[in-house]
Amino acid sequence: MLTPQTGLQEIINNCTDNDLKKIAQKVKNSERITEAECLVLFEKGELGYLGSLANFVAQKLHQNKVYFNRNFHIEPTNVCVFTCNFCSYSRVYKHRDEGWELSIEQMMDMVRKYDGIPVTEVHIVGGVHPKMNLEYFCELLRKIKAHRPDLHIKGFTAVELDYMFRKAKVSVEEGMKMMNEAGLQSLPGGGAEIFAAEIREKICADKVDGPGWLHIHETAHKLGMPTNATMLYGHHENYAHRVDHMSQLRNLQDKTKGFNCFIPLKYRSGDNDMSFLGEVSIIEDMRLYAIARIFMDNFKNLKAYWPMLGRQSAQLSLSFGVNDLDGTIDDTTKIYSMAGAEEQNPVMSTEDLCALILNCQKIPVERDTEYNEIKRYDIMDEPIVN
Ligand code: V47
Ligand code: SF4
Repeated sequence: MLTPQTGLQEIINNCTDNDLKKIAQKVKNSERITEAECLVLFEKGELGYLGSLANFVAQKLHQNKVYFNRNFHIEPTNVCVFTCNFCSYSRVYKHRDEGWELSIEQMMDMVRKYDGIPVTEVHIVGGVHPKMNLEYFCELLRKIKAHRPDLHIKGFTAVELDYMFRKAKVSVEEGMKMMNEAGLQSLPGGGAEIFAAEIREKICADKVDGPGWLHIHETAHKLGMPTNATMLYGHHENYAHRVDHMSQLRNLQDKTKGFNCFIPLKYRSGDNDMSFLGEVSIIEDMRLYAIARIFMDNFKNLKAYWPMLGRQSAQLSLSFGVNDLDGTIDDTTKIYSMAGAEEQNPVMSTEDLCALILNCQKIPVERDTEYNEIKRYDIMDEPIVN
């Protein structure tokens, strides 16, 4: 069998394009590639070439392991003060009767539904409701922690936090400390979209800007809270915008080492104000995953979010640098099903997720939020408790 090492040497030997040959050599030597080289990969890298390089990197970091966690989602509301043009999920305040607004008790009922079930994380993300404020969410966090202290709470995008903190007239640092003391342990990666101002202007003009998003994540890192990072791709942005976005994340990671993972999010075109753009092809998806794996050398984990991407593309991504498939999500997330993702009802049991990974000749490993390994599922020799 061709190992990733010999496969890469073959590519170096046979590559007729000098730029691509030089990049492959750098990857083999574990040297960082530059922004200009990353752009070359977007412009000239063919799928097989990119897959070989990305596989080499992923194998070195994780061998054949693919991580997942057992989590569930709470989406407190889809009422939102912002008007991102790609969003199929939100409702403006005056049409809030078409959406949902969960009370603290309703959210606690969702938490209690998992009593006795070995989930390790709750993921809380929603719209930005003008009446759900810092105090409201601190109370929710305290109640969750009082009920289930061992459940890791990952919640609130920088967009939600920015609004909450400004409304409460506290600094990012003060607000983050309050949330942390109430029980918030890490942040999801949403709201990053594309940092470049000219693209944000077209897709999400009214919410926190790129520097604001990065500042919130840097503050969380300084307080010892890890975070995730996302990039929404496949709309108005060009390759240079993607490189710039990933480069800004890579720079912050050099500084803080606080990011757990990078999650490219494919723009889904169902039922929103940018539907006319359509969607990029699966080839572009796989090329992007591979390039992210090659360029983001200080991000240990690259996640494909299967409810958004669909199960088959998520499986394919495991051969293009991805080493994490997020979680055994319950049917509580609507962000993607409302945007036309294949997964109308994104539920996958641990057994399903392991089978999906094993079918790709990879090893399923359950992890916690911070990527500590909980259990390997090499061979499905015992029934899995969900
Ligand atoms: O910021 C919204 C994206 C994000 C669409 O950290 C869309 O583990 C594609 O934060 N097409 C929120 N994407 C989701 C989020 C998240 C998701 C999964 C894992 C993690 C994590 C975080 O959803 C938004 C936006 O980029 N989004 N609408 C759409 N039509
Ligand atoms: Fe609101 Fe988030 Fe939708 Fe933007 S993406 S409109 S911030 S719910």
